[in-house]
Amino acid sequence: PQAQYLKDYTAPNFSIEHTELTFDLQPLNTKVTALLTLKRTTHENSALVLDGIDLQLIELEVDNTPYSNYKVEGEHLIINDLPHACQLKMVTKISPQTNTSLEGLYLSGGAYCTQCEAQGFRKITYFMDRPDVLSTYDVTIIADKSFKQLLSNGNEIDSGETQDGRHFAKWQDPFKKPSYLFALVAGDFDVLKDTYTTKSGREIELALFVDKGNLSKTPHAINSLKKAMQWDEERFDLEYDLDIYMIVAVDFFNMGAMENKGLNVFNSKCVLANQETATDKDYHTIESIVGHEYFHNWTGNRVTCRDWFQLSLKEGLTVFRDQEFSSDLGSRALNRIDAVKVMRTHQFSEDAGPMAHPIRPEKVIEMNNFYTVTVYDKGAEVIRMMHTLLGEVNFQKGMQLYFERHDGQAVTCDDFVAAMSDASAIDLSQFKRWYNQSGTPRLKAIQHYDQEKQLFTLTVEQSAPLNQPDNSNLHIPFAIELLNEKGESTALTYQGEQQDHVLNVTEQTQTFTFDSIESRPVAVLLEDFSAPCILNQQNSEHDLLHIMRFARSDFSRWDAQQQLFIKAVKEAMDAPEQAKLSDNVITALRVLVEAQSGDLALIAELIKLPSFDTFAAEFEIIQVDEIITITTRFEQQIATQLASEFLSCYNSLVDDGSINANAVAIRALKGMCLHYLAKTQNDEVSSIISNAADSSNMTNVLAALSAVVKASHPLSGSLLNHFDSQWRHDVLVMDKWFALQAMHADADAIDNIKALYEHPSFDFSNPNRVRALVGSFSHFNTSQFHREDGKGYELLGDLLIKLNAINPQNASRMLTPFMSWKRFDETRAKAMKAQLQRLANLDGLSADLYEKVEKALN
Ligand code: BAL
Ligand code: ZN
Repeated sequence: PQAQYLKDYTAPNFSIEHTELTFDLQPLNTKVTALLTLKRTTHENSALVLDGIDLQLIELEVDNTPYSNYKVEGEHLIINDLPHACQLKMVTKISPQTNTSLEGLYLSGGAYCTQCEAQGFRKITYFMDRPDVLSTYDVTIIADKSFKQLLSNGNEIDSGETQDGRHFAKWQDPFKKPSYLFALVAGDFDVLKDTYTTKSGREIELALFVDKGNLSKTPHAINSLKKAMQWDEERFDLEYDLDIYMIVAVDFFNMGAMENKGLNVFNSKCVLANQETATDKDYHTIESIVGHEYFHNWTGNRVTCRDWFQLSLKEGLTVFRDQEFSSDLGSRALNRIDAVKVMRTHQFSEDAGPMAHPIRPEKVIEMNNFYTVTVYDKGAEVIRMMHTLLGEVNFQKGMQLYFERHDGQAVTCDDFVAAMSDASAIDLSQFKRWYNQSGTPRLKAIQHYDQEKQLFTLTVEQSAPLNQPDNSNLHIPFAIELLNEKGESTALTYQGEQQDHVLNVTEQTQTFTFDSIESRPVAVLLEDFSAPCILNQQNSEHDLLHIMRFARSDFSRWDAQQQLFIKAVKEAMDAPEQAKLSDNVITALRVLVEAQSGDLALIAELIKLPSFDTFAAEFEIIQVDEIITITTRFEQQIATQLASEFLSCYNSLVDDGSINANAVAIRALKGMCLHYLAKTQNDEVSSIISNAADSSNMTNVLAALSAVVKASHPLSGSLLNHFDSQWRHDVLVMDKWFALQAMHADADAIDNIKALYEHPSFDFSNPNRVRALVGSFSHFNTSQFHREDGKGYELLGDLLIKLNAINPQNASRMLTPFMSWKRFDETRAKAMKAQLQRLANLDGLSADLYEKVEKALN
């Protein structure tokens, strides 16, 4: 496979002014007729080079005349000597039914569906399949009448019967778009219809298409859509543009969802929810993804990317927008906690491994490999830092200017930063280095307090990640709060002047001084995770407990709790078998459980131990056994010492079963109580667990099941069996069951998973099933996946070989745990490497896997 480089970008030599597509849908033999209105954009007589994969070319005409001056070379159709302007007609054949890659046009679960981002359109017809070629589209779909709905982008302008007893629909999208935003769906769905009136008074038709029988699971998604439409008007002054907005939910989908213009296609798990089948977390995810795809209509569709290296232009910005949407509608602190968990575990680990790349990568072999936590989540952090530096008002001015300048264009990240900088008159030239650097910057903070002069100084040192160009100091917004002994926030002043709580760190070492500080302050640093950096701070237990109690930012309270546990784990490393939390920590947790005041969902987070990955991130060589031993002992200690508090907390909180924020928070805290209670086995607890598992609310059911599985509680076998018999008819619910099964830490976990491959609900060609079972195993069943005998790795290696042939994109995502093999001890590293080598030697290794395997091994 060939690498592409950002530096090699050249503008297209043709434009495609208009595209007419006709699909004659047949499972193994779909005929695609493409009529392209072409214009040269340069004076040279250069060839037109079109992209195409797995296409059978039947006919080619130029201006209604057969044309033979072309050749097919690998994945390109090269057409010579075309006039300055012409109409190119191509007829190709494709086979949707045998297309298991879920890219291009495929037939799965009884429906035809497309996925074109990033480069799937070339599996449909020959085209300039690049985001800077924007075209209007007319699309005609012809299919058997059993496919009741025939959908594409834009507005439906015609429909009817064909002479041979089939039917057709014709769609027209008035907005120019790149091919990756094209969509087609044909199937027999139930439809939920609704309307939304925009703030300028236009009525938009909303339609949500789902598999038959699923209408009761649609209200949450459609309500989320309406909330997103209103929020984008209020916060960003952006209104929807077409007359209809459609969402289709399908079972077979590689991603969460796709923002095709006017016709979003969603993975059904990101749409379908009711209280019986979906957890509160699912509800939250659905709201956020429905929002995300909707927000793309402006940030992505109206203004798109010039090339795929600029992916973060639309993804980082749209993730930032969906995070703000969730935070404005729900708890800002909890949303921030969730986002930072993703950064500190997945993104920092990607940044420290062989796939490390800047948010704007410079070299790509397979674009599908760059839909990463770096491009998305670190990309969103970069936008968030700009928001911090500019403030909301200037940021919104920047957005307006960005749309004024670039509506209808395909642009670069530089264009976005230029709009932000020009609109605010704030110099972002140093800040722009965030787009070029990979790796996580490290910060060191040195505090000094002079009691006599009442001066507090804070020295911040930044060090660039390895292998970065010289002179690469970043512009880092470093937010702080100083707490006095009573826990009050101290005013930040120097020589009579108020100082901003966001410090501009731009040099390698910088000292900030504050005066009139009456006693040694406790400093809350990198408040709200104001920059995606690793901060080295050696806080005492006392200071961390103080921050946990008093910081004005709930996020920073949680952050101190994380540091507290990390510190405890590190201190226990020499004698893991004796690991014990201090009385002060236990007391702090007791106070939280007993108080039950404030945000209960936050309390649930504050009493939860950080994940294995959070601890792992602290070590150069991950001490698997020690971390598991220590954290297991800590959890057991908390469970035992606070057993009566958990019990009375659980019993005193009343869940009214609704989905309002308070009820969600109550369920979250009760769920954490159950998590600990399951570790203290007695009859009362067993009866509580059985009742919860019997609830009609999936959040409660799953809390009970997850608690018993993680505690290896005797009830787990019978509860899981019951769940299986109750939910076998609903594959999405069964995914929760597969994930629970994968979490069993027993020695027979591997055999159990292999046996589940035969379960009637399991299907290797469905990415949701594979992720639920094997993804959960490799990410969350730490002790069994990282078995020293390598059997956990072998299980994943076997799966990857199988998936390589079925769905390379899914295979490549599932490979991620192997990417950090060098961070494990010799035995484990060797065993993981052996699996990578197995893949490297595989005949027919896909480009997706090749790129990652090659990087991991070199
Ligand atoms: N554009 C791919 C799916 C998403 O990020 O919305
Ligand atoms: Zn997106």
